[in-house]
Amino acid sequence: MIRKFTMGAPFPTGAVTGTVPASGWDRFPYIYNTEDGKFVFTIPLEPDEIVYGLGEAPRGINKRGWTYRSWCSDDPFHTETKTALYAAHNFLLVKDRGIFIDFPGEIVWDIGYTHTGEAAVTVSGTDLDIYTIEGESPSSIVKEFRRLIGRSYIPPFWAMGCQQSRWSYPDADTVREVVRRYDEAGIPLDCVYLDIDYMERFKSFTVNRESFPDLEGLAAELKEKNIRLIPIIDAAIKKEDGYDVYEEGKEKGYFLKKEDGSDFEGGVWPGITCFPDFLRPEVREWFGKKYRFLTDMGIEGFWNDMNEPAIFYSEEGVRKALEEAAKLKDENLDLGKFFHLKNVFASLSNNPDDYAAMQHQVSGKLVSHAKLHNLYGASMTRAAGEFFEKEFGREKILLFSRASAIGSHRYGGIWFGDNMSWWSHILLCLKMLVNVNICGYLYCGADLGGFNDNATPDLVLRFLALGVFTPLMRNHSAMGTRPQECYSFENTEDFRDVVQVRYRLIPYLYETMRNAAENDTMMFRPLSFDYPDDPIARECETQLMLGDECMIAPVYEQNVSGRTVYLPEDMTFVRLSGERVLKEELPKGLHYVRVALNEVPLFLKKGKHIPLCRPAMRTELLDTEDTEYI
Ligand code: MIG
Repeated sequence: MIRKFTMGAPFPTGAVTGTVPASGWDRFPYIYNTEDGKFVFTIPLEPDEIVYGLGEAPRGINKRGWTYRSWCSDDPFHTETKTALYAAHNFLLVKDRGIFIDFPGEIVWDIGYTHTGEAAVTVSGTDLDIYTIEGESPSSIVKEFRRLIGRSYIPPFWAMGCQQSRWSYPDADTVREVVRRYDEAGIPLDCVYLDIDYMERFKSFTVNRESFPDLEGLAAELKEKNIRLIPIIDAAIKKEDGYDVYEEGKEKGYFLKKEDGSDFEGGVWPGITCFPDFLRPEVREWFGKKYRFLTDMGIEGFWNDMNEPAIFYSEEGVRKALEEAAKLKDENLDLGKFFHLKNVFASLSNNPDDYAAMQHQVSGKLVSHAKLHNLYGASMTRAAGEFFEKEFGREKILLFSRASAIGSHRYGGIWFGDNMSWWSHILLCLKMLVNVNICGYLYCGADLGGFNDNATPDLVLRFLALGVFTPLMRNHSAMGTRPQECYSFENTEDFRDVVQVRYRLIPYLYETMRNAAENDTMMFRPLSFDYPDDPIARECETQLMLGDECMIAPVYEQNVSGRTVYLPEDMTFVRLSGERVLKEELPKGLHYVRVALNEVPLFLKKGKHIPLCRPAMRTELLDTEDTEYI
């Protein structure tokens, strides 16, 4: 049962594809008010109530006991103290009801933080649509919600392969070397990524012809080997005379403005840049077509970055900061002044004043970006996704994005941004899988091995053993960190064993993801969805149900030879490693299971079987018909 409540004149976000007639506010199930131009409502929480949702966000599967913020944020420190990551997924599931707030600006979700017994939601405006969905079970509510927002994006089959990335592989020979070393180590691989350095001075839709003199040739040469090259696209466009994308955008008035009507300029990788107004259909169409520059070269996949949008600084911000500094020039700095000054400079990036200054054009009127912020990255994904679908048809082009908002799940996947090579981030990824599935994102994953900081071989292996199950299985790391490609460590056979398991599972995983898209269901579920009356399963934050057959429980700590796992029913414990399959029947209850570094643990429900094919070096080389059931 879906109800829609409309207040004021909501901005058409495009999140919802279905139509629902509006209900009167007398039927709204919560107490609400609209003071100070905000819409605030409270949801009573029973003591043992679990709250799901909010998609890509910090902390647990159960969102209770913290405050979250819908505000797409470029923040590479995914610690427990954070309130927001790169996405704004405004769906909450409490008790027998789902609540979706279709609103493009900031929302604060105090989920039992201020008052344990209540969730207080503050929407930063009063023009909004709220949908409430009542149902018998969490799964049925999610299904109805997903039907409302439309079918999830599915990538081409080869995007299920193992993918290798690094910021950056600087030139064509390094890319060839990555493929060669994977092949030599016998580790399967399908994609190699190009980070910002393939571009000419970080300009989207250009190629640095010194380091990649023949990108089309390289793409073709790799395609011969069934390897795809996946370049990054950054949202902001360098301000530079003679750069066609900039000149066209400027001439057509397609960039975000300032209140005085001039183009807003901000500093990002290329230096001073302008920001396409992706919220306008004509700008999306224009920008989408720009990808042709690369698809014409044989490129079949992209990752969209910096689209929160991330802004390192604006000249206005720097000017103000320098003024602050000048004021203190001849003064003795006391501690207060010192920290003030430090803060002035530290807060230059992604500054609210800049977001407020940027103006979108909505039906000929200027509207501050601050009010529409959360649609920016999602609209960039939509620009690309709509073009790909029109030009190549569905499921032909791989596309995923850093920033997102519900609605963009129809056009592309997401990755979870700049995590760390930290053990705790294995679990952070696991927890997010559930909540992003609820919000429509199926093709997703974290930077395996961790993006920032130095990785160790055991961390990368344990991370991969979770990544074996995530639709996007990509190893990616930051500049300056220890190399973490699967061939970088002494024990390459262990890496081969783990990655081969992925290839054996691909037919099953692709099918499971596709079913989830077609039936509006979740690929990964919390145990509580399947075993609502089991008190231990209900609270489990370190294991997930996968499809209708499996449970997964990765090892997530260093220097341990296994982990404790809870079986909500009798299951078969399966250890997969290369072509080896070891099985053990385990009764319902708590167990300590041992898992070697080269093994992938999996639990099969009673009477359920899944197909495994023979491993191959590429997805194209898999014989998906030749499967054995375990
Ligand atoms: O400011 O392109 O999340 O995956 O390697 C950093 C360089 C910009 C952030 C992305 C990361 C990518 C990096 N980018």
